[in-house]
Amino acid sequence: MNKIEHIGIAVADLGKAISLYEQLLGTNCYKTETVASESVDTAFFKTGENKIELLSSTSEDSAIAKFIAKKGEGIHHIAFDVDDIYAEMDRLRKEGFVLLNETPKNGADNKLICFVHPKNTHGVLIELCQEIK
Ligand code: CMX
Repeated sequence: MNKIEHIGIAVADLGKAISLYEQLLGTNCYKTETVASESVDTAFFKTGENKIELLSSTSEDSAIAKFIAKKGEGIHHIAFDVDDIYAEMDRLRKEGFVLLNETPKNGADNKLICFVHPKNTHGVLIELCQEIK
């Protein structure tokens, strides 16, 4: 894995959270995107080399809605940039990690993504992401 690509934060109200993070970071949100397959609306910020993704739910049974209902708003996942997501998924499978999808799926911000179950990673949901070139 190369570097942390972004940190995902689950929020209840995306509009309010965008305003607050714009004030906090002193920079504007550079992109908003709906990912229908994940039932989320997302908003991205850059701070230097780092990225923050705010996520709000578009349906009551989405991963983000369940997360907020159970744990409240807060850090939802840490995403790592990888060069070859297929190779990295194979490597993690062989290491015994439980992947939450069999094959990479399309995520926000032009990425192929795959999640690793938080039960295997000390309670942290990990995302692999590879830029679609
Ligand atoms: N971080 C840490 N723990 C989490 C978690 C998260 N983000 N989401 C759920 N959990 C915990 C639950 O609290 C639960 O813990 P306990 O067993 O101690 O109660 C455990 O994981 C299993 O939860 P579950 O109720 O069995 O399963 P869920 O239906 O809540 O699903 C998960 C959990 C991670 C499998 C599911 O959220 C998933 O598949 N996530 C991947 C997809 C995703 O998160 N999409 C949204 C983001 C999309 C994007 O970034 O674009």
